[in-house]
Amino acid sequence: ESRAKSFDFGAYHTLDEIYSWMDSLVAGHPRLVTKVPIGYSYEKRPMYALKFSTGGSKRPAIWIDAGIHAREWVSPATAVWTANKIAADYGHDASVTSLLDSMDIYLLIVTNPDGYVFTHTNFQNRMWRKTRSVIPGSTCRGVDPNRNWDAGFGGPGASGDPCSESYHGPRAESEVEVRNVVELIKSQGNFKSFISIHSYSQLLMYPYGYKCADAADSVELDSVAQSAARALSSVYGTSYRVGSICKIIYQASGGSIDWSYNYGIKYSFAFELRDTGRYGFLLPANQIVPTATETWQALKHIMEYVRTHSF
Ligand code: PAY
Ligand code: ZN
Repeated sequence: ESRAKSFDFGAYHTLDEIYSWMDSLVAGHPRLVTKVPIGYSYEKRPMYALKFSTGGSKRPAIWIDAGIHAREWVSPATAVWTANKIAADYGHDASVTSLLDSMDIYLLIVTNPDGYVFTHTNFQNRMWRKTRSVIPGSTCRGVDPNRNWDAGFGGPGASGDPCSESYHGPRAESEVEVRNVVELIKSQGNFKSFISIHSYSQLLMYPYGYKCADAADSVELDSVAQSAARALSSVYGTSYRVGSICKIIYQASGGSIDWSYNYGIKYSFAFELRDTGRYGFLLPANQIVPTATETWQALKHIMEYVRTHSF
């Protein structure tokens, strides 16, 4: 309780601080929020998804992950703020309340804990992106965890060089962090939406990344994303571009939302949060709360749409 009160949402935090804060959130909302252990990272750090649920068993659910890339600090910071917002709004905000009366939300704040910790060790490591796994036969470490999913694995927009920032890894799901998420998604079995939060570039994207051909649902996904981006912009005027990963950023294979979409989770989206490059990954902390506040409008729009189209 005292920890929850003193936690600064407008600051970047270490993994330990985020994990203690998660405990205080659960303690403050024991009937709504639980911590679901989903496994351990390569360096044996525990990974926890926050589960927001008002009951039932394996209800239709929304997945949100943040921090898959270590240096994208505003992503886990936004996820922390979002977790707090969901808990605070349940029972007060009509949209969150009706969502959680029929669906669950799973939120993984730090998908790449080893990388995140590494970026906090010293300033030379601040721009680390990948996992920290040791690659046999290479002096370079780490796999790009957003090239490691089993969707177009090893195709264009991923590298086979272990020293590359976009190294896809020795095989699909070689990274335990990716495997942990895949196993949770498969065992829960009822996800209707999968949302990955990155930074930076101000984009709201949908599949595909591994190919530029349209996804079967691209017209619907585009209209949901356009409306979500308008909701986001309505807060501070921040402008987002919307489109498929391949068409609006670059071809990238082995990405998470291509995997979730091909797995059957239609409402698969990826955010690239602020900014457009002035500060890039080093977004000043005073932009965390504004970023989270505007992003929340987009997330709520997507979640409401999913709720009204999933039953
Ligand atoms: O978000 O899945 C996505 C699209 C592809 C991202 C990727 O994995 O390469 C885009 C980059 C990211 O967030 O990792 C964009 C940033 C600015 C980068 O590192 O280039
Ligand atoms: Zn990223």
